[in-house]
Amino acid sequence: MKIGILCHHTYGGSGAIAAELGKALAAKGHVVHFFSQAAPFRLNTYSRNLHYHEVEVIHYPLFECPLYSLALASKVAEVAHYEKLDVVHAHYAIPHALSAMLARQMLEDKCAGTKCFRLVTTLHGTDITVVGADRGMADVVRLAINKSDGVTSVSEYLREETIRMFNPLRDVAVIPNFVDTSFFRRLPAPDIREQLGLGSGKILIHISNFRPVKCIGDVVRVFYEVSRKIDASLLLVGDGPERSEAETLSRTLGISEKVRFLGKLDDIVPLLSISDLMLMPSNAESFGLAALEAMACGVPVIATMAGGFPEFIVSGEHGFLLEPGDVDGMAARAYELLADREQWGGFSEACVRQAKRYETALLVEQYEAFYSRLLAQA
Ligand code: GMT
Repeated sequence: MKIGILCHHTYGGSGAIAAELGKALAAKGHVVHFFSQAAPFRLNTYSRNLHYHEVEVIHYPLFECPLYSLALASKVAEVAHYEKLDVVHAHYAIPHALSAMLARQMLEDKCAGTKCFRLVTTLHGTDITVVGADRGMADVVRLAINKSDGVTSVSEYLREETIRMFNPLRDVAVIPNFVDTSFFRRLPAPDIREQLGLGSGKILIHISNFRPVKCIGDVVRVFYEVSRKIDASLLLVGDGPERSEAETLSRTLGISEKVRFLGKLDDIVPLLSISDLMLMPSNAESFGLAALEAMACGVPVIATMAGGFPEFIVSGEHGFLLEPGDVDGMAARAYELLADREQWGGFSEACVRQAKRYETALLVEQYEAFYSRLLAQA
């Protein structure tokens, strides 16, 4: 198949999944064309089957807002026509599905009345729960969903939210996030502790884009409670709007020496390999890819019962799930797990086993089958 993939290049799960999917499809012999504003952060490989099209936006004083969506539509139309793409797969409804829809309209004449390509949209989360919930954007998100030939969501929770909010014309198939467990695995990383000056205490980790839904303040508060009882450090990987508030909070709580802000990093396996626990206290999370990647590296997770977490994290087996905002409960469970090496070992092994159920190869097959079904339809 010839497949176009539209995705956000920025640090985040939807761009990661899109890049990993494209790489896996290319490795299986499909020809994959990526479209984004800059190279997606996980597209770090060479393959004869992978192509990347940077979308250039015209800058003209009249347009205060850059016309990215239109430039993207134009680029997709050009490449889809000349490369004869079978499928265009938009990751995140806005603006990608709309740009792809527009690209198809631009090609209508050239395709002599037939659909030039099948448009697949994968909903990742805030495209529905935040952008889609905005009154000014809801109708445009609905249009993007209804004009797609096939729609997938990354969890059952997100599927149900999409149906409740948009009552779409067609069903939404669930294809969960996935992880390459040959890459995400616990590796010996003897130098990292030394390099980061971490000492021998327990290591807690959080990885995200530091948006409000991630509740970074709760990450710091849970860590504060744990660090009062046990020697520990907190690694914060990523960056975003809530970072400086978290820094202020860790200073106020007197723990800034133990909290390391590491910024946006591509190579997280060594950090996960030395971590004992991941904290993900999000108040909304359609799936939570960072938690799955941590589990693949044998790191149990303290997360919330919000959204898609309960679909792959079994509380009491792979970590613990608590109500959003229950800082005391999360801190108590985190301490319990860190203090009991035997229990931690059982959880860590169970995490690795669970991650293997979400192996990249299995889920990429589901995407291929989804594309094939759409292509077989008249
Ligand atoms: O929606 C976002 O906040 C951004 C998006 C992203 O690009 O990282 O994250 C969403 O997609 C990921 C990949 O499918 C999911 O693992 C995340 O749970 C989801 N984020 C939220 O629902 C908050």
